Amino acid sequence: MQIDIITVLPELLESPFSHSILKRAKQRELLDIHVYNLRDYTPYKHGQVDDYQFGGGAGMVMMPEPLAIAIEKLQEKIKYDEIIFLTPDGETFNQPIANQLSMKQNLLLICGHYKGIDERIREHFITREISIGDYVLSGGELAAAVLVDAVGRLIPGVLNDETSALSDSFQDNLLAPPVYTRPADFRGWKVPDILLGGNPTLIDEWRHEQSVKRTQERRPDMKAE
Ligand code: 6GU
Repeated sequence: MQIDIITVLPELLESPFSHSILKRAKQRELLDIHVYNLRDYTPYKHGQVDDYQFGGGAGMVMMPEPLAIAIEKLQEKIKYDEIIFLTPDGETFNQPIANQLSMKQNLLLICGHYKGIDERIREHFITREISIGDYVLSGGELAAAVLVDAVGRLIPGVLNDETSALSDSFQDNLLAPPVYTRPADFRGWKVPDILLGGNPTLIDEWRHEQSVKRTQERRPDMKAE
């Protein structure tokens, strides 16, 4: 999968994809991420990419030309399956959306700043608008990093048995069960006997029960069966 990102703050996106699972995905050539600086595409002086909003009001708006030029330049090389604008008024990101996006070949992510981007870009270029939750970030970069992490780890071949996504919270509409490692007795706090008993059927049953209990307690909105 190729993920291209257009941003005014490329520095913010240097580190998040260089560690752990996403680093491995890149090394295995399952994921290729390119970050583009919007200022490199502006026709205006001094790298200007934003301006006052028509009609007045506080806050700058990202101008249409730099974005259109950048998007069209990238489209000369690649046909994108989705051009995604990260914005607090988008649909709320969740595991089903991550699963969907992990099956695409090429994604283009647009990070917004200031009061947002000119509406005409949203109308004519953007195919999907995504928010990562009901709170406001200073820009779309951290949201893009969240999306790339959640999607990248689901690309077939990125995770192995040990890091499998199948047992993740949300993957089956349930939260994950509690987990334990050595020592079996830590300060007198014991690991549940069933996990030490070696009966896979009983262990699976116990984990499922715990998942259902945890989901009902913490996330009644998820309606665990
Ligand atoms: Cl995608 N962008 C910004 N600026 N704030 C957010 C967000 C995105 N998602 C939640 N809050």
